[in-house]
This record gives sequence, structure tokens and C-alpha cells, in this order.
Amino acid sequence: MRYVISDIHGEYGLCMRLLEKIKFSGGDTLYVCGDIIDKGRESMRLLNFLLNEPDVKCILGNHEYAFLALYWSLMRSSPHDFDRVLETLRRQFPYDGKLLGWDIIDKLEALPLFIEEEEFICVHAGLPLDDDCRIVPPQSVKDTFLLNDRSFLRPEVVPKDGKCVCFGHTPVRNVCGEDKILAYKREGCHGDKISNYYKIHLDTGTWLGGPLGCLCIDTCTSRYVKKLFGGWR
Ligand SMILES: [Mn+2]
Repeated sequence: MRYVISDIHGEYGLCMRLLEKIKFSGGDTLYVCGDIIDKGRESMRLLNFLLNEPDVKCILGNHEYAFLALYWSLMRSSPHDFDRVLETLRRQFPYDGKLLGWDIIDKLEALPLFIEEEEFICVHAGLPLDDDCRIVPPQSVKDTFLLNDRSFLRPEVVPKDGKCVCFGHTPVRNVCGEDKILAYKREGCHGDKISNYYKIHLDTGTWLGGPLGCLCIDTCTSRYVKKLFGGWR
């Protein structure tokens, strides 16, 4: 089975419980629509896991992009002092920064800003639509749009092409007041095919206390895990 998830934000334990719940195993694929790091306490543990897992396909979110921007600026200002650069990068993650190594930085740098498959596109924030509500090819869109634009939040903004757009970036609670995965089905479409959906909004507000959810692309059903202890984290 194929699954898609977004905005895990350092919640390694929740992510593991979700993978257990869906019985994620060999032959399955997990697409991660960015914002793996920051906010939660186990950003580096989560990143190490996801980037080293062959069945996991990640794209960059604005949080990874900001981290890489810091890395690039440090390399420009002290190009020969690798120890200092790594030390500064590790300090960005007060709880588990020591787990950051150069292998992870290299893998992060190699991540794409979107993944396009036959029936769906994964992007962190959204895609521009042309005058006929067709998707503008993501390779011709500015990085900042793919990472930050919030127009996809609006229910009436739907791509009329045959592909479904999977995205996160803003908690679904900002749209409908609930922490759940919001799937927008095309009018007149029956059956559970991902291409029967205009778009899937995946950010279940995990860092705000919401559950962590993923959508199974092959059955178009959502699964969630809740935090064991309430409160902020
Ligand atoms: Mn984001």
C-alpha cells in the first residue's frame, strides 16, 4: 500500500505508532510532504529514520528549507570550519541535535520540492492554478510558492486536472475547526481512487496537540494516532 503524511514536526514516537498501526512493511511506500523537523523534541531522530528508510519518499517543507538556508549561509561565512558549522546546526535542535551528521545534511540537500506520480502530486504548501484551474507544472513554480503559499487552504481553490494534490503546511483546524485529514472529492466521482479527489489537506495539527494522521493512497482512507499524554506535546 502507499501512504501519504505531512507535518510530523519531530514527533518520532507518534510516527512510529502510526506506522505500527497501519502495519507499514516491505513493499509499502510512505510519501512525506515536508516539515519533518522543528517544534517536537525528536526532529533529528525522526529525520535520521525517514531519510534512511528506502520505502520512504520525502520532500522539503519550509522548515527543512530554512534549515538548509542556514547551512548554506554558514558555509559561505566559514567555508573551512566544518566543525563550527556542524556545531551551530546541531544547536538548532536543543533536544537531540547531537544526532545530526553530515550524511543527513547531504540527504536533506538532495530532497526534491515536489513528487509527481501518475495520479497525484505531493507538495508542501500548494501549487498555483492557471485561469482554467489547471495545475501550473511544479517545475516552473518558484520554491517559495511550493513551500509557503496558503491559497490551497481555500475550499474553492481546486485543481481541475486529473491529478490529486497532496499537501500540508497549515493545520486543517484553520479551515474546518477539526484535526483531521480533509479530502476534497470531485463531483460525480464514485469509488476510492486517489484521482477521484481534487486535493488532500494532510496537516492534522500534531504540534498543536492534534493527532498524527496519514492517508492510504490506495484505499483513500485515513488512520490516526493520538498522543498518549495530553497537553502541549
Ligand atoms: Mn510548513
